[in-house]
Amino acid sequence: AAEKVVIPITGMTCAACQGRVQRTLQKTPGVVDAAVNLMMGNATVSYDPAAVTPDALIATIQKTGYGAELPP
Ligand code: 9UX
Repeated sequence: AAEKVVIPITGMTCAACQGRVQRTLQKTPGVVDAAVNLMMGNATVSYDPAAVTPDALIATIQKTGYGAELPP
């Protein structure tokens, strides 16, 4: 079954940032659905836990050029 995680993202300042992060997550293998919210500064991602992990999603966001970290 898919799991859902909300990942806080820093450094997104315009709609193009949001679109860039959202498309990157959506094309990541194991991601079922991804919605990036510019105003909230986060991404809500549904994913297959057998295929991808929250840590891998965070690494992908960081590689795209933004800050991402799960809350403690
Ligand atoms: Mo908008 Mo984001 O001009 O990296 S694309 S600030």
